[in-house]
Amino acid sequence: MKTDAAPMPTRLSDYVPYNFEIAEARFDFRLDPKSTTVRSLLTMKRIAPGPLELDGEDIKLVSVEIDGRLLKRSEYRLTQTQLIVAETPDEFTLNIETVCDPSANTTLMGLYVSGGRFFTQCEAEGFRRITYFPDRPDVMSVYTILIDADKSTYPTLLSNGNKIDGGEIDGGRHFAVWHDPFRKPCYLFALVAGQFDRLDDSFTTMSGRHIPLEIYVDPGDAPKAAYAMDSLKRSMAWDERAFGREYDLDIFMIVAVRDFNFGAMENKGLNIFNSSLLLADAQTATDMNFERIESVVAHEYFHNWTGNRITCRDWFQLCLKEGFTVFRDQEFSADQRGAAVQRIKDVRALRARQFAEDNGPLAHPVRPTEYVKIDNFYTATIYEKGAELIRMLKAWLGDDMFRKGSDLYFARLDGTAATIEQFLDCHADASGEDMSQFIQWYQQAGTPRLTVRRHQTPTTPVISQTVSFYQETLPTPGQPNKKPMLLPIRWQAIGDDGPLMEPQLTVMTTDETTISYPRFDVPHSLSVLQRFSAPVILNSDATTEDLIRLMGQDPDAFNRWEAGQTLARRLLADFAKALEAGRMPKMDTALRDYTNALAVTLRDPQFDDAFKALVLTPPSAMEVLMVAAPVDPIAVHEAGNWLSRAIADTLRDDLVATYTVKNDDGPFSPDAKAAGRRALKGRCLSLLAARFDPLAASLATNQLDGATNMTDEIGALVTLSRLGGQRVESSMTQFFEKWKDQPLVIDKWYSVQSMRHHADGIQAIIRLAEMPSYERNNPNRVRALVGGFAFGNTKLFHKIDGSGYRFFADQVLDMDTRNPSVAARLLGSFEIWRKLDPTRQALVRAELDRIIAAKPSKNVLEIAQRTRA
Ligand code: LYS
Repeated sequence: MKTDAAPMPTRLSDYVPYNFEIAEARFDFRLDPKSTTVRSLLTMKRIAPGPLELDGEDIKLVSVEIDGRLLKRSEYRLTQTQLIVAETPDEFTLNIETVCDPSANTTLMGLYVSGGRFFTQCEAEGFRRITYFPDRPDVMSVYTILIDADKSTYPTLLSNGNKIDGGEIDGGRHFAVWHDPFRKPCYLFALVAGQFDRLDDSFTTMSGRHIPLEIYVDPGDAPKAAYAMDSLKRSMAWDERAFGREYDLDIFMIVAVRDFNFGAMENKGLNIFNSSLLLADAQTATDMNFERIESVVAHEYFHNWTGNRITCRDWFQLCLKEGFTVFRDQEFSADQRGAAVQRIKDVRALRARQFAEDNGPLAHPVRPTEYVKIDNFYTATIYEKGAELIRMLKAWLGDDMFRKGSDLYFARLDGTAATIEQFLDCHADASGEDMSQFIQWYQQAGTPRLTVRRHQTPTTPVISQTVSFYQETLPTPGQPNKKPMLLPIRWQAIGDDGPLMEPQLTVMTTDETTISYPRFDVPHSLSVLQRFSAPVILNSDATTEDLIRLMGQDPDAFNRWEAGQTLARRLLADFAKALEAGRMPKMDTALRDYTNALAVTLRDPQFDDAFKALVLTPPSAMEVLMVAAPVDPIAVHEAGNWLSRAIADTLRDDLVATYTVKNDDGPFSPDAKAAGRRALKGRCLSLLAARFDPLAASLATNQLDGATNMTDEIGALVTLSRLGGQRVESSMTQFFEKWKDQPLVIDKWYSVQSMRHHADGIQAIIRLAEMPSYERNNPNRVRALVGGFAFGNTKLFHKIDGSGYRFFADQVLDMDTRNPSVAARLLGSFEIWRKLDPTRQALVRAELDRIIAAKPSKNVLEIAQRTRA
């Protein structure tokens, strides 16, 4: 697409190394909310000819000195984004003084103020908002940071590494000096200053080093950091065990902040977390919050090796650190909470977010080849699909070879800024395998479709039979022709009494392959892609009978769950099509067999509660949208209600009985077992609500009144809001009053409100956005209301009069004036527009055009144009 406004992309093929080395970097910060002065002292050494180019944005340059000599204005050039010095010696010291205004920084990139404290966020390109510097990950230096600030307002002064000095200075100020002995790029720099409470603990590493652990939180919040601390210690131990990685600095710190663009950030030795991913207790956090905290604490900690010790040569290699680190955190969670349940949750999320992305206008390879704003590429593809690639690598090479390759990677590339090729070379060298096909996974966008065909057994007696696999990847933007991928396919034949053979691993490398296996004289079905061994869309020829057999007999828990999901997806797509055409869904035998099979699972004591809860959860609307497109999204939503109702009608007595047993709470524990029990109980309640069971309202009311933890409390509130009726408004108000001093709980209130099908439609949502408690600058609050609305309120967001889309576009544009990266991320929810019916497609297209015409930020423009194309 060509418009005059199309911003210039950065291309992987244009990569050139930086022409200077900066061995040492010293930065002095004189903190003041309105006018902070930053002085840098950089040891520069030329390694290639050319001018000295430094990045800078929204900062005021005071002076530039080379070897102590102040440069005249004619000796350097200043653009909107760069400071350029044409002539420099080959070796020199560079001194720069700049001033910035952290209190006015609503982008939350660079140095900013939140709740009267100073924080930084530099990944990907925030450091240039602090001072002029080569803001790219391949320029690595040893940092020393001096922070000078008013002592009473900012008693705590933190930066990366170890504290080497500190003390009082005149005028009620004090200072601290931090030194980080490990070379790092500037995106890993962090600074924090303010008043905090601290939670202390420690960890002894495998070589016996004693590491103090400190978590800094708002005054009064320290007890809420206990779970994060516990997760941190478990992560540190796990990384030693699973990957042989030991912590390296003398101290490890985490800080919580309420205003934050993302989840968390792995700054060396000083992680900074969105408070929603750090603070939890029974009363204010749900089980899902606890689970996320555990995984994100692990993720950021694991980055110390995969990200910090070995970083990325350029931002195209982002998946090198993120894909690998997500894989590591998923493996950690699987270890802590159970492999099957973890795998199911990860695949659900992958399908809802990454498959949607990979099959829409924003599809891009795990390693993209160009971008306008790198902030727009912190995507499900780079993170979640990136993790799937590592998992496939491990499945293909085997556990031991994979570990050997990882060990080699850590040994060979430590201290460098690396590429995907270098990573794969380590695995090639360790295993002797050729990576030339596997690397396609990093270069080719789109989700491969894998078709499975079993061949009829001929009438003449045979000793073997065959199955064929076919793969195909559909074109994606900019990539019309696709090559075959390397697919590790784990499969097994299953009969009515269980498996008939050992699980097989077929490594498919061509468009199609046919495999023979022994002939069995009993009916059997094929369980294909066990543990979801490759991130593909499976198109199997399994009949309802096959799927029911797998639901009952597959030894692979993931595929047992998956068989039910496949059946449910088929039913939901049929239901949605019927409803769209104005017909009642058919309640046929497939549905009856499916609900009966669910009942068998629910009653079977060999399965744990968390697994049962997942089996009782039908596929997300996004999955149905993908198979039934183009389709009316409200019909998809209604189809979900029909299916839940049908399940609840069949299982009604089991649901009531299970609810009653599981409701018997002991003292609260956030562990996986207790969380699984609450999840199953919640699932039973919401299924009962789906059939408007007379019991549902009273169970929910009692649960709300008697709740001793947030999982039960919010679960009851959501159930009541689905049931509707008088009780809802008063419950919502009471909840707000009860929690109005707890911003993280009020965020939940906003998201429940944002997803309600309010009788007066969009007006109710507009009123929420006008409440004084709606903090338009705070990403968590905006995501709760606007994100919750776009992703979770099918009826109002997709209302056929276009009012939902219009409100949403208005909110994106409004947020864009303050915080472009959060605005652009929200806009991602339009990525599914081509899957909608033609009327709605036209409505969304009009909103995209309106956004583009409004001359938004580069971030929003890039997403709008790519989505629109
Ligand atoms: N690297 C961070 C993480 O742990 C996210 C930073 C996002 C920057 N745009 O995933």
